[in-house]
Amino acid sequence: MRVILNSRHADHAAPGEFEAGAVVPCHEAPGRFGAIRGALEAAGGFTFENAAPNEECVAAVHHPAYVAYLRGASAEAKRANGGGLNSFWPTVFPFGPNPRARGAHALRGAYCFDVYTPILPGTFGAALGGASAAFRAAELVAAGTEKSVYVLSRPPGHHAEHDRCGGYCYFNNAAVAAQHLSRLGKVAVLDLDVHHGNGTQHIFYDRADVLTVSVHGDPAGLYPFFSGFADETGAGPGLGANMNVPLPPGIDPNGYRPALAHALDAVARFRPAFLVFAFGADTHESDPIGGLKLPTDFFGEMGAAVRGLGLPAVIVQEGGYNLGALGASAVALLRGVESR
Ligand code: SP5
Ligand code: ZN
Repeated sequence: MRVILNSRHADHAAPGEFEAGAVVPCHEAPGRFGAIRGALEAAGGFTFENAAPNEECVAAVHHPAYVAYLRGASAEAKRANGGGLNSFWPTVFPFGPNPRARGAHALRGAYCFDVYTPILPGTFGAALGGASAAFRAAELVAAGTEKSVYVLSRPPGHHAEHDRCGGYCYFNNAAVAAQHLSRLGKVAVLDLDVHHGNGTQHIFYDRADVLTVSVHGDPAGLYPFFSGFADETGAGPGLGANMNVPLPPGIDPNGYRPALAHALDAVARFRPAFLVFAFGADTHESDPIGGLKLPTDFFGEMGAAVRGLGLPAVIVQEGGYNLGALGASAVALLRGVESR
């Protein structure tokens, strides 16, 4: 299988994140990339290529002012080196009716919805590299050159909305791929990260030609908390083209299988021409933040089930934070996708 990767990913490395009232090392770290790449190389049968930066593909799904903000804030972080920390964090978020954003501090809150998504000197370039890799994969699948292409992307993307970063995500890589494929036919986005793909839902919420389906831990108890409930079904022309399948915490393959079957059935009934599969290995039993109980070999079953749709697919890496399980999970998944 062809793998498109982002050689600039390590330019983004958050110095930490908030957990239980303290600052701990950020789970979304550059080592994730090497863990996956190393496992794919050791497993064999994968070819790797980098993608050229492509700003147009980002502009197709994100607000131009947001893209300009991320570029400018990354450049400013490079200049400022504030107190040696060298990263910008939102401190205040918009409140009340008609919020006005004037100046750097307001913009940091206006273009971000949480405290997991700082801006560093290399953030813009790294995020652009990830989105460009997803676009390149979509080009290959759109051309029929490849049936399935895997995008080894970080930072991840599925939490990034039209004009806000959040959840370690800046540009929505899966949405970039889906937007390109939607020029040729209907697209289904299937998101199997343990967290709700709120950004992808947001970007396509009112569109009838892109179905978004997300299976994830119940947001009543898991990030992103404010979305991912079953009653979010789309709006306007997109009514009925969004589906959320929230799961109780701690479920194992026996609990996950029916939810996955339900999601796959919705994708099949939509009769898409293409699939974008946002894959998170943070459903693994050993993940430090996911809370589900899926063993490594279940990812092979998951991949084979997705392959059963028979759709040309772009597979985009989202979360997964146990470096000891991440590579084996990705290998099992992709072997499952390739099975017949
Ligand atoms: C792409 C992706 O998977 N983003 C996830 C963002 C989750 N951010 C919240 C992390 C909270 C970590 N604290 C959990 C403590 C459990 N011991
Ligand atoms: Zn996740």
